Amino acid sequence: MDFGGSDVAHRPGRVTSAKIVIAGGFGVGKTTLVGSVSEITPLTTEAIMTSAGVGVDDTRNVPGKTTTTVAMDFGRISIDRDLILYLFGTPGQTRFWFMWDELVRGAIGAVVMVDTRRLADCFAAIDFFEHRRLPYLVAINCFDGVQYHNADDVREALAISSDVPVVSCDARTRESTKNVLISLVEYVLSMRRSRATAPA
Ligand SMILES: Nc1nc2c(ncn2[C@@H]2O[C@H](COP(=O)(O)OP(=O)(O)OP(=O)(O)O)[C@@H](O)[C@H]2O)c(=O)[nH]1
Ligand SMILES: [Mg+2]
Repeated sequence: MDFGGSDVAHRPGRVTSAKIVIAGGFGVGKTTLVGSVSEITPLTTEAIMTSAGVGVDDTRNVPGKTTTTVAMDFGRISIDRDLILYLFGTPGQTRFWFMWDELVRGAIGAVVMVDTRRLADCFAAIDFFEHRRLPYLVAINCFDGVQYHNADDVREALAISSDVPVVSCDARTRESTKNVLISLVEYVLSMRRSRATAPA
């Protein structure tokens, strides 16, 4: 694979590494995704949610959730023999978003996870990546295997360009989340190719 660009210099026969950000609203499954796909024990920064968060952290759709990410998740996956992805999961709660600028530095692209029952929770993440012109895709996390809305409806509701891939996944399953990451890498490559061939 040829990424070009300064952030992921790839030479034939050499291993290329690239940084991917996993973002989205509170409790959408970011830490779960990094944990399911990582081939190393993921670094997590989970803190127990206390009664202080009642009324601030909406856990209605994730009743089993007892912890929240306060800094980042970190994991690694080898997509093939010469491509390693380093995954950086963001904290979902808005009060920790001051860290996002640091977390996205050097990333080639981002996954914005959405729970279609709480679609608005991902608006800020989409705005963030569009503002920074960082390629992203939308991954619908199908809680309990149910996809409440199809990809076209989600695309329309989010008012995102038809180029941006919208895929569905189960954040708990390695194969599923690996496919999301492959889709993102392919999208980043296609964006770079079209930019390289676009008339000046
Ligand atoms: N049923 C089901 N539960 C899930 C799925 N993905 C995540 N969960 C559960 O949903 C809860 C939230 O998952 P997390 O991975 O902590 O979400 P997060 O986006 O990292 O949350 P914050 O870091 O607090 O924003 C956890 O209790 C998970 O076990 C899924 O695909 N299906
Ligand atoms: Mg988390």
